[in-house]
Amino acid sequence: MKTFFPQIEKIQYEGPASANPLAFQFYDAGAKIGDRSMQEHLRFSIAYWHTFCGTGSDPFGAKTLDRPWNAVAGMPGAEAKLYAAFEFFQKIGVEYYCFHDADMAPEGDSLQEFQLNLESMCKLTLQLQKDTGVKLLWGTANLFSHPRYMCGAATNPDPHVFACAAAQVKKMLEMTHMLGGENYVFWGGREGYSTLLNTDMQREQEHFAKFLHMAVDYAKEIGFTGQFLIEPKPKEPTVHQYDYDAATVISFLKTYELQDKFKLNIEANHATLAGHSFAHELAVASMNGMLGSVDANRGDLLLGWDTDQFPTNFYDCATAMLVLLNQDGIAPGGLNFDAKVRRDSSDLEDLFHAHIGGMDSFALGLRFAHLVIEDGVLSELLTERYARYDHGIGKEIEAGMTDFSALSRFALENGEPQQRSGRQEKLENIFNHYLVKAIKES
Ligand code: XLS
Ligand code: NI
Ligand code: NI
Repeated sequence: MKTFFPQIEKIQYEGPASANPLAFQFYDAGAKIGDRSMQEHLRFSIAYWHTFCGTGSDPFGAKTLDRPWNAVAGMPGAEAKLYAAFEFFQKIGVEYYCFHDADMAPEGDSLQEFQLNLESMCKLTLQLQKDTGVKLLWGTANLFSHPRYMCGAATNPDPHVFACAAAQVKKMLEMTHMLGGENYVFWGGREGYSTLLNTDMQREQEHFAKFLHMAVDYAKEIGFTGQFLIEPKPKEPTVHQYDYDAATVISFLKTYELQDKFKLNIEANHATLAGHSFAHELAVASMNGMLGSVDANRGDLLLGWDTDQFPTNFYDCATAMLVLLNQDGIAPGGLNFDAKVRRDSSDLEDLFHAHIGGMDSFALGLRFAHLVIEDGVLSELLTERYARYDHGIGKEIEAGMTDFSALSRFALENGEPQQRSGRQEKLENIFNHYLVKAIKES
């Protein structure tokens, strides 16, 4: 069989002392961190769309990423791309990947043709999964690229478009099920609006909820038991995306009685677009018992749009891994690199450097979070900070055993509360201490 990356061997762990740029410094798949291997903790996944479909084109310029598997059009091209993908998965050493229907199969001239293409591509994919052991983390339908979706899919004012979206999700649920996908993702795409002058927001959101209920019903009908996920994003492509951030999505799910059926797929760059940190969004989802999976990338704070860059920031990965470990992991979700190389990173080798950097950054974050949790430093300080809620008036507040009159009496009788430092700088220094410790132990 033709190989697409003949000059690259399987990437190995060599440790931080190695100067080999095509080796891992921190990601040692089999290394035990607590009771799981790094691979079991991190559940890395590759985004088919960016890594194999990305062309480098942007609003100002043409394609720059000339991929050998894109040399032929139609189904032969789709097959070449699939073989390239599975070769890449094995050489970089990830267990999972994710894709949209339209990433894998040519859309052809009609929905019928698209579905036939998709079915035949997924049959081949199933074979490659069996041959290699690589698995599907999640499937999703692209409900935003085709011109019919210019005013949204499930929130489109035209029910005919709503039906097309339903047809696509129905087929993609079947395919995800056939491929043993562990999750199914809805990212809002064009579900949102740009002006209230032409939008009935309430009706659109109700339609969206109906759509999600139908997806849940259909999954049940075909026996798909994977986790449903919604991926929040505040803007792009519409001005007001309905799935703005974690808190907005959770409230939407609760309003429409979907909260038991869905969890969240949190993307780092979408968090920063919403004016939050990555860790904040993870923590909001997690404290609601709804953190299901992660799109691991980063933005560029100087640009302020969804640049989907590979994660390289140790600090951010460390704070993220603290949230994940504190909720006992991310399975059946994973860390999906929804990230693309820059348009001037035009060599095939750059795809490897990008993923190596992302995997290393999260591996170090994992080691860090494990050390911090094991040593209990942060949790001790946290326990102490809230300790006054464990007895006396604090305990009564938490138990709902007091009221404004009793509290007012307490306040008037007890004078001013004692000032207590939040110790932010000390904590930041402890954080850095553990980051260095994690590097040393790698
Ligand atoms: C776009 C989203 C998209 C989803 C999958 O901004 O991140 O890539 O992850 O549709
Ligand atoms: Ni994403
Ligand atoms: Ni993004």
